Parts: sequence; C-alpha cells; structure tokens
Amino acid sequence: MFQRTFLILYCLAVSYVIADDYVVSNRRFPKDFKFGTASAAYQIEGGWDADGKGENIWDRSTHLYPEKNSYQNGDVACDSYNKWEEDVALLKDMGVNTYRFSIAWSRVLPTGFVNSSNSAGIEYYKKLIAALKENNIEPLVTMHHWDIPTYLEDLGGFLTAEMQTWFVDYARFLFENFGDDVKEWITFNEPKQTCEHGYGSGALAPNIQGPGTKDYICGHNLIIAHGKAYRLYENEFKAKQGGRVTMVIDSNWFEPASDLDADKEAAERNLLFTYGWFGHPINFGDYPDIMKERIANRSAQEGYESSRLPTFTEEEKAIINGTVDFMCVNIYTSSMAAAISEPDIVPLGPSRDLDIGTNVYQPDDWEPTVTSWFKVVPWGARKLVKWISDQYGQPEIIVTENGYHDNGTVIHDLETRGRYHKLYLSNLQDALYLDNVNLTGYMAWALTDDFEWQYGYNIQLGLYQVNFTDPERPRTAKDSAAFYKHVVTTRCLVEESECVD
Ligand code: PNW
Repeated sequence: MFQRTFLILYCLAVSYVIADDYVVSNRRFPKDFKFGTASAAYQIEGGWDADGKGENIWDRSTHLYPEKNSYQNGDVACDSYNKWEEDVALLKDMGVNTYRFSIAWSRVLPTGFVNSSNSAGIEYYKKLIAALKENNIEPLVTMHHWDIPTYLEDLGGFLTAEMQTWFVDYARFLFENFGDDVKEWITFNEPKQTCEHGYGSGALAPNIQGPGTKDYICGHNLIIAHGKAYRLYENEFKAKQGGRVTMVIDSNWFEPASDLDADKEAAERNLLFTYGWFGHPINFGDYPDIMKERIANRSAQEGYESSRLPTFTEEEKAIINGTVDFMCVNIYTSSMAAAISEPDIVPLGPSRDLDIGTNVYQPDDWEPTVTSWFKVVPWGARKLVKWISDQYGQPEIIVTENGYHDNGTVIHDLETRGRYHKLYLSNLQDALYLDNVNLTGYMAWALTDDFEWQYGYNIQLGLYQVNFTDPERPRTAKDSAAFYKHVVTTRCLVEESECVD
C-alpha cells in the first residue's frame, strides 16, 4: 500500500535505505500499540541475598560453577533492587507505555513454598508496580524467568511433576498479592531455553545434562504447570481482576535452504520443534504430530520401551488446551534449514537436535554480531510472526523481546543497535499492515545493560549502558535510547516530517 512510496522515498531519503534495497516504512504504528522494554530479575536486580531473599539456581550456578558463567555473577548486576526508581525514571523519559519485568520467585518466597513468604520482597515489587502505574506504564510481568529457588531444584525442579503444584501455588500467591494492579501475566519466559539448556545441554542453570530426555520431561511439566496456572486465573481471579495470561516462547525463523520439498519440510520441522513444542500444547492441547512421530520412532530405534517425549493424559490435554490469551514471541535471529539423510543420524544417541534431524546453519554472508549464533536477519522477524499467526488462527501477538548483542562498550550505536531495532520494527510493521498479523506490541531487550547469563557482562543489549565497575552502577544513555524514544513517542521509524498515518 502507499506507506511504501518506494522510488520517491528511495531517492529523496537514501539514509532510510539501510539494508540492500529494503525501504524502512514511514508509516506510524497504531495509536494503542504497546511499546516497552523488557528485563529479568536475575539479570538486573542484584541484592541476591538482601532482606531475606532465598538462593535461586542462578545464584548457585554462578557461585559454584563460575567457569560456566564467564566467572561473573548477578550478585549486584545493575543494582535495580536499590535503583528501581532510576529505572522507572528512564522508562518515563523514554515514553514507553509498557514495562516487562520478572518477579524473582526466591525473593518473594525464599524456599519457593508459599509458607516462606518474604514481606520485603513483596514490598519491593509493590513499590515498583505502583511507580510504573503512576507514570502510566503498564506492567507486563513474567513469573518465571529462569530462576527457580534452589530449594525446589533440590526436590527435582522441572524434572518432577510436583513442580506443577509448586508453580500453581506460586501463581496464586502472585495473583493474590499483585493481581489488582498487574493485568498481563506471563507464566514462563522461553521454556525452550529453560529446558533445552537447563536440563538438556546443561549450559544454563541448573546445568543438568540430559539431551533428548530430560529436556522433554522439563518441557512437559512446565507446560502442565502453565496450563494449571492459567485455569486457576480463569476460574478464581479473572472475573474480579480482569487480566490476561500467556507464555513467552522464543524461536528463530527457519528459512528453507532451497525450494526442494525436503528443505521446506526441514524448515517447518524446526519451527514445530521449537515454537510448536510449547505453542501447540497451549493452543491445541498436544505436541505437534511431527514431534510425536519422530521422537517415538527414534526412541524405538534406540531401544527405548516408550517415546522419550512424554504423553499428555486426556485430562492434561483438557487442562492445557487453549490456555493462552495472546501469543508472545522473543525474536533475535534466523537460521537456514536443510534436510539431511536419515541413515546418517539413526545410530547416534538421544538428542533433540537429532530428533529434528536437519542441518541448521547461518550463511557467512548474513551480517554478524559479536555472538556466534546471532546474525542480523530483519526479514526473518516478519516471516516468524506471520507463521505464528497462520499456525494459531490469527491470535494477537506481542514481540516480548528483540535486541542486539555487542560487547557493551559502544555508546554511539545508532548504526548497529539503533539500525537493528529500526529494521526489525519495520519488518514487523510490514507483518502488521501488509500481512494482516495482529501484532499489538514490541518490547526492546533491554532498558539497561545487564548480566547476560552464561556470557556474564561480556555481551550487552541495553539502550542504556551501565558501568559495572562503579559501585553506584551509573546508567548512561546510548544513542539507541534516543532513537527508541523517537520511535515510541512518534510511533514512527523515520524523521517526523516523513511519517504518515
Ligand atoms: C533471551 N538463542 O534468551 C532471554 O530471554 C534473555 O533473558 C536474554 O538476556 C536475551 O535473550 C538476550 O540474549 C535467549 O540461542 C537465549 O537463540 C538464547 C537464544 C535466544 C534467546
């Protein structure tokens, strides 16, 4: 349509043309579009043992296995436990209408159980939420962003079905304490990372290895925990609190390596094993057929008596089916997927990657960042939200994370991080206006630099730099902060004078 005054804009404003021949949209996002930034408790709060907080699996992993976490930890991080007012002031200045953050389970319930309630922790989040609302910033709250209390991990964590009950008790506690003010709840952030790397590769806390087995068990308990928490809200809180509940799922876009059917199937299989692993159960009540078939077949070949992928009972299917009020996706990058021949992979041991059975790679000519798996692929974002929209019946979709990795030293990041957000946002807007995807929000990761899990402080995504060697943890605006402020205040990606409704 006419937001793409292709040639004219191309000639008049070459500075907008920042990727090959792609022209950044000059159309405004809708008036009610949610613009915000996202964060997670362990990555920003610090105060790891302050005022009665219990130990969580990241406290333990960073203290016990520093070598797995770049010899760094989140003990102090951005000190947002003490500096939250400054963060809210930055958000206010930026003009965002939404802030995504997570509650540290072990700060409000030190053991994880509801009988361990910690009033200082509850107070911290009450003050934060009140300050956000006073400034017309809606809280979008994640209940679990990777940091379960070690007490629960020692009882089995996500590998035990009891986690379903512990999580639902925690969810009730959150709805009761914060539900009058929080209207949008995310049960879990990126269950794929929690399960694939927490209990599969072991790269993330609790650093347990069990690829192709424990990762699926983790996912299974997590999905049912989500479903039960959703039903609790639906049955006991929704009428009086009027909010919504969802889950955040991360995925790359997977582009077929060629037009061959086998490569198209390989790409689709990756999407179904990645986004669909969680997206299908919470929308349809069960795993994608291709996951069930392939994992069952490979398990049989490997000598397992039953599939390594657990099975939902009919009762569980009914609980989890349709437990998402809107869809969320964290998007960073894309990959190519190519078919590989089955005989090559049959004899190898259990592994989710082998269950998918494809060759996944990023071409050398895709623009790199400092991180090996992370290339800049803006068009992939448009295709991914379109795929989600098509799969799940045109649901409302919010991009709950998107951001750019560098080493944290770059303040003048307009041509790197600023350009990344601009190109991704433009492609997402194309999905909204040209592909009819019901995209209603975008959360930039992140407001500030932070503790980036196994990378420590060596990679950063913040719009504000944090000096982690200064005890005061001062925040300094990067150029991308001014750019994002322009975006959220004008709802437009180019110069105000060029913007059209
Ligand atoms: C997200 N991948 O994790 C997390 O939700 C954030 O907490 C994190 O800080 C952010 O990304 C920035 O990297 C991901 O391998 C980790 O594709 C890995 C992947 C994707 C997301």
